Amino acid sequence: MRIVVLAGGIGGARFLRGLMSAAPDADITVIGNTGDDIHLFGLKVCPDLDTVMYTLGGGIHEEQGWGRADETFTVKEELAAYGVGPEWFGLGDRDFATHIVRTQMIGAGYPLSAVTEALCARWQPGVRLLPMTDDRVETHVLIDDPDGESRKAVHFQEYWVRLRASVPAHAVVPVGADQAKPAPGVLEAIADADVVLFPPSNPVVSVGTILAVPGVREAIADAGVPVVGLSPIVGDAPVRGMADKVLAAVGVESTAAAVAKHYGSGLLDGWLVDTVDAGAVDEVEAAGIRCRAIPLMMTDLEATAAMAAAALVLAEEVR
Ligand code: GDP
Ligand code: FO1
Ligand code: CA
Repeated sequence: MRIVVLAGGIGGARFLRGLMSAAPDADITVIGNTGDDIHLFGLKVCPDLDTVMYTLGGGIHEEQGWGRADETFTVKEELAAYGVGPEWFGLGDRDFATHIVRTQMIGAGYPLSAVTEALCARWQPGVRLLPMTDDRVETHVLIDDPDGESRKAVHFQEYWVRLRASVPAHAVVPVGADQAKPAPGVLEAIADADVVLFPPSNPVVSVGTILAVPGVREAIADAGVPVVGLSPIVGDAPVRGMADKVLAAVGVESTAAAVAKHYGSGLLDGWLVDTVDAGAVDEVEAAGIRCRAIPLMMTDLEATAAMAAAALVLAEEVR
């Protein structure tokens, strides 16, 4: 079975572990969000691609969910001693090597998709990991300018990591997405898929950004295969992160039903909500999306594999 998964960082990566356990023989292509990418110290950092690669490759900092295990921060400290920041973004020494290799290869003319393949040759994630695009896309968030009446756009990482999403987001803009082309293999993987899954990833800044690349949404709709998602909202709140803040920016309530309706029945055939949100099933089904309530907390591999298995069962029900 060929499965395509549209993934952000932590939620996407942890779900993929469960999926690989539930469907060990499946051929899995991951289309990764690159809207979180940021250039720091002259280096290109791709947090969501790296989170997937390190998680599936066994190099992730398990508790944190991003960055490398056994990390040290000597380079960051030395840069700070020169007064070179930003100090608010924690790039570790081991992680730096990834960004150096990536930036060097891009400088030599390789597209991000080829660089990602080269990095994965080391990590062997067991899936085909494709960036959504080889073109530069950077998600920016519109916030109130603290110095006056006006508003200003900040990079998504500044909104999340520096400001901890503590101020309202008025708009979320995937800068460059409208001009971006899907990376080589993306549209082909979707067209050849037997099922498309949306893991419990951020519906705005992860899955939403991937869908904003022209051609991706259309390819999924045209593939004519089951599209099944899992809610990242449990009990009317994100399990972690700032999904509530960025959902508010696009006028969507932080409920499992509202997120399903935001994707819409034109895109989504099936939706899994947590058992605490079982009351949302009728509302989702009334919107033309088949819905089931099951435990959706990725507490361990067994629980996560059960979620992935349920998504595949729902896909067969709607096929
Ligand atoms: P990020 O790029 O690291 O923010 O990761 P993703 O975009 O892939 O996923 C973030 C989303 O995953 C957040 O909205 C969380 O609410 C959701 N999430 C994280 N852990 C869980 C979990 O155990 N269960 C569910 N249902 N959602 C989760
Ligand atoms: N998240 C943080 O909350 N603080 C950090 O200092 C931080 C550094 C960082 C470095 C490399 C990397 O790949 C990811 C990193 N993240 C950090 C996570 C990153 O901000 C993710 O994009 C967010 O968790 C949301 O997607
Ligand atoms: Ca992300």
